[in-house]
Amino acid sequence: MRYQRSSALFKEAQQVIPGGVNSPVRAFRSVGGTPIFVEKAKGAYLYDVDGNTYLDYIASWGPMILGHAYAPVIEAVKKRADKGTSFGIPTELETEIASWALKMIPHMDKIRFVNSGTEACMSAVRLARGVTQREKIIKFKGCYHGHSDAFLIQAGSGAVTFGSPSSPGVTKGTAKDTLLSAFNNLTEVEHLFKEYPEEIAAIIVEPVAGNMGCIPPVEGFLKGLRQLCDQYGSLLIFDEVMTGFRLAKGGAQELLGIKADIATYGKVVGGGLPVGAFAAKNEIMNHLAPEGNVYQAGTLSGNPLAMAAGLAMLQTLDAEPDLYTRLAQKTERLEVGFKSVLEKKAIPYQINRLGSMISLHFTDQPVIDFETAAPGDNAQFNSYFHGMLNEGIYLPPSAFESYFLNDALSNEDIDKTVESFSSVINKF
Ligand code: KE4
Repeated sequence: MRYQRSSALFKEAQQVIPGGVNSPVRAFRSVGGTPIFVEKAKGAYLYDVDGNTYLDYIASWGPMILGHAYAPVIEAVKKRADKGTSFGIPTELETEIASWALKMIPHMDKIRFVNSGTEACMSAVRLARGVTQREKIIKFKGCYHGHSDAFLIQAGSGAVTFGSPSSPGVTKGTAKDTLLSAFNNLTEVEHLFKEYPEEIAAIIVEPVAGNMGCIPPVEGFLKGLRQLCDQYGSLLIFDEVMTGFRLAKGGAQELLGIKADIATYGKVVGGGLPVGAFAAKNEIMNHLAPEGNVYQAGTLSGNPLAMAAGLAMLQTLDAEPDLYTRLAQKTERLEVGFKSVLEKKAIPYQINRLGSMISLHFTDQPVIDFETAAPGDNAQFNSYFHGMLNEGIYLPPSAFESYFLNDALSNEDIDKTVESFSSVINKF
């Protein structure tokens, strides 16, 4: 692999953009080395500016579930662009995608579109606080809900990757209202409710954690959160920015059979354009301005190009019932292949998988929360990452991320990935 042009572009970018990137995890800081710069992508493949080709396992951190430059999405955006790119005035298209999304999401009555997953989660928490008239929230160590102040307390993803799970700039006043529990630990959550029985507006949780690597909920965890919220009059917010429309049409709520009071979305719902959303029943959503007095707004919310891309994406996902089975089968094929290689080497590892979310931790203990994810051998992860990159396999550049498979990956692509994995691991 040659990286000359990427290196040159990265140097230029660092002169005008902090760290040379518009989102920290892209900078390869934790894995070391220089990030590649992408020229274009199609299907399961990325093409960098040095002419290298990669099989893509991040799918733009989730959105490209159908593969890159998926024709119906591209066509929808091209067609819509000729009508104008933004109006700040309602369009029928917004009603169309809202209705389509609500058809796919179980038991929600209304949805509001915003411009990112962060905005969706931030708005969902404000809504929960407005509805319950309470101030505190519970989040889980290592879970990531975007970069809003209330969430940057022991957050996952890029925050923990760069060793600042609790970011400077978040005030003590904000932090006091964010209570923390270990993921998959109902006892800790119960203690928080006993300590603040009438002060907790909501629990916000990734129903399948994807920002510590992939960590599925243990049996009874989500059901227990549901029961505690019902018992103490708090709202349960499922952050489905990663899992929504990825684990099933109805996301984790459908796959795991637990009802959230508010669900947030991002990534897939925008078809690769900047879209977030949050949904709930009428009795909650009608508190939102202009219907109610919980304020939330956005110049580009419901942007027609983004709505056109998202609608084309949702219509495809809704029409392809076996897509989710296919994706899960491909991900299982990858898991089985990786395990067949690792079993032959005395390397401690854990592979966590649910549906098309999967991750590999170099550790000998089961990874069920941040405390068990953190001690993973990151030096080993970094050589694994670069070994795979040199083999033309693009993985998340951090041990604290999930892989995201896309439907354009063929079984041959998966088998090639396993072969590359074998040659990398056998060099350890
Ligand atoms: P955005 O604001 O980045 O669209 O969404 C924030 C967010 C909220 N909730 C969950 C569960 C998320 O995973 C995310 C964002 N995911 C990261 C990847 N772990 C985005 C990648 C990045 O930060 O560049």
